[in-house]
Amino acid sequence: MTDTIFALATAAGRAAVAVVRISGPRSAEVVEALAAPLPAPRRAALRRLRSGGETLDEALVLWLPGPSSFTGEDSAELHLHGGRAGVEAVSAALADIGVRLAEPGEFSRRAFQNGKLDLTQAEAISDLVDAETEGQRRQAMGQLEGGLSARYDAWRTRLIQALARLEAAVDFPDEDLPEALSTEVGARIAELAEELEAALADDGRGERVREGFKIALVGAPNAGKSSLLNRLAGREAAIVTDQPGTTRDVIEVPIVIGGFKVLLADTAGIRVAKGPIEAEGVRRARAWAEGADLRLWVVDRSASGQWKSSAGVAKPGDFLLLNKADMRSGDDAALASSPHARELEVLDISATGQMGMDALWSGLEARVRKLSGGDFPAVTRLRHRRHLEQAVAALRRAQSGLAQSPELGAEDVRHAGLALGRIAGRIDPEQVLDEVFSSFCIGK
Ligand SMILES: Nc1nc2c(ncn2[C@@H]2O[C@H](COP(=O)(O)OP(=O)(O)OP(=O)(O)O)[C@@H](O)[C@H]2O)c(=O)[nH]1
Ligand SMILES: [Mg+2]
Repeated sequence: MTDTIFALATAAGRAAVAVVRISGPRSAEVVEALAAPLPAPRRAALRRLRSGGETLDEALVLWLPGPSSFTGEDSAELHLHGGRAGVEAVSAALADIGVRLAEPGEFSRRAFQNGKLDLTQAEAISDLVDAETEGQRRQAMGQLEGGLSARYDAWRTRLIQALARLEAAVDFPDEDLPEALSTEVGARIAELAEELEAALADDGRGERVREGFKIALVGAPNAGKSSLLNRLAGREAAIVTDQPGTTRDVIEVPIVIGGFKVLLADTAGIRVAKGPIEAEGVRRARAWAEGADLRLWVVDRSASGQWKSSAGVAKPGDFLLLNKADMRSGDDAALASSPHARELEVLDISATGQMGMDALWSGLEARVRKLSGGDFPAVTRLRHRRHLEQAVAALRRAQSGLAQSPELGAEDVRHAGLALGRIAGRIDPEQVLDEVFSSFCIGK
């Protein structure tokens, strides 16, 4: 038997309205105790909330009987005035009646347990609550509407069909099923494994939309990396001086490009370091740049030989920014036509002036949009990735098992199906659910 829970669903602090949510079998009793009479289902009613002979607040009260509520249980909402004291007083009154403060994610967990949502949709709700950018919002909405579950379920259905063919072969060994059975099922399994592998080989784009794409500013000392960081971030996040070797630490600044979250990092100028502090700075610069989705190589076009710092580290598709376009050209300006630059996107800019900044912004927007892959749904979490990898491994084992006997093949196809089912939470044990829902906020 479940108990009745409550939580503040809106952000804590001063606000015009605060919503307290209640869910569980005693919901009607709770509303009657505080705000009798019980309003008509799903109709807002203005009520005085009373406890111990005192009026606590005047609130809009909603009575949301199950099963057509968010959690699937009897639920209610109290829309209070948003002051802290009012919320405190109502919470205390609810605790006196004997309802319990909800754990993080407990409302969503009940919705999941009552079949209102699958696990990927519950995760989508958590992502929607956390969404800061248009890209995050769109991805989470697609997932909430079942886009991701539909994709995983379609794979699972095909697995179950392959399994049925194999089980028929196991159950009726004498009936001489077509010779071609193992070839046919084998081909289906191979096709599925390839599709799952393709979904996994997407450079983690779904995770990156959620967590942010990483873009590194790299290049020789004094090239203007910190100036450009400040320019793109719209604030003085990093120290700029005319002394080479100013920046030592990696400075990460979250920004939004083309509706997507990006973590932009300024790094130490790459050169043969003078001393251990700078050496560590250069090491970190290289490591961050190596792991980034995109590198912006900043070169002082009035200098010479600076671009050498990018040789061997720049990857095809990186940006080569010839900075200080307002100054007289040195030999680095000739770089744009050199073989080294051929695979890079070359732009003339001035980090402290106007030149090239619009072109840089639109170049970055186009790139981030391309990295996002555009066509949602993607694999959005490490948890999904882990289960997909298990499914692929099981399918690959099934392929070789099938060569020996249908039983061996069937066993591994079954494992693959279980792994896929876990993504939508079809078969998960309690502790997995604990882990998933504990990252949610209270009141969700
Ligand atoms: N004229 C001109 N000066 C610039 C431009 N961009 C940067 N500078 C100047 O170049 C100098 C170095 O700029 P920073 O942004 O500190 O260079 P950095 O690449 O971060 O240098 P380190 O941190 O030492 O690696 C400063 O004096 C800037 O004002 C530009 O587009 N035009
Ligand atoms: Mg700097």
